[in-house]
Amino acid sequence: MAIYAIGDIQGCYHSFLALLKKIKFKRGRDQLWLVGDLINRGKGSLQVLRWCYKNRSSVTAVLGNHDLHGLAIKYKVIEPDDEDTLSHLIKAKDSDLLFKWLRSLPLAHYEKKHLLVHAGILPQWTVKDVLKLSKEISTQLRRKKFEDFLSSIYGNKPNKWSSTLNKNDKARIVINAMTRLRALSSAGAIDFTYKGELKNMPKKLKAWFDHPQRKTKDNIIIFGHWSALGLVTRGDIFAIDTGCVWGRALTAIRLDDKLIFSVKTNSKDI
Ligand SMILES: [Mn+2]
Repeated sequence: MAIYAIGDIQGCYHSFLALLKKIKFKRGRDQLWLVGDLINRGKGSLQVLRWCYKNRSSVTAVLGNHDLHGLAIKYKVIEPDDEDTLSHLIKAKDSDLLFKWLRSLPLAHYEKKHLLVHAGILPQWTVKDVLKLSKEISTQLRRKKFEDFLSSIYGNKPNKWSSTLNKNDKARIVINAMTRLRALSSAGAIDFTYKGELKNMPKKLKAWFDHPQRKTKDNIIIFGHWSALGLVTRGDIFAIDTGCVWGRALTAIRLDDKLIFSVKTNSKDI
């Protein structure tokens, strides 16, 4: 049995299948950890979600910003953007079932010292905090009437953590951090604008994982979302969004030995 963490698939179904072939994935033996952004921008969101649902006993996945965006479109909380490629999925006969499964996913998963999250973790949070916050959001998302909650998560404020935030503000910053975070300002505020490479980042910003007081330092955090970062493998973090939907590659890491597997984007996906 092996666990493989896989980067942002974003509807790149053929690339995903090629990667499964490369790692010699076997249902019942292997487990997949997906960093989120399963859907959108690529052409095969429906096929990716169908595969994940069918193989859900082998899949541990966390929610990404595109997954939440898809949910918001599906349940008419927002209108689709021009770049969205979700109409096929939303119109499918099994769409309700697939989105119900997507809605049941947490923001974070922790097992064997490995923390799986789509984008990042704020420095003030311990693993215990992360799991508690993730659970609070899941409780809201799994409610029968969750549309109001979904519409309340939009916005970039507050951008700084405090333990005294009201319920809506707290949910918003938790979701923004775990699904959109890349850089923090020197004052510890989330920067929502910088998406480029680490080497070109303005001096006043710091990648969230390089914050000197980060309380999750002694764990291994696996995340995606920041495609311009490329593959980063170090003792405490594994950044595995290698930009499949941007025509680059889809990457997996085997947790036991940290071996990397990668396939080039299949041109049919984008
Ligand atoms: Mn993302």
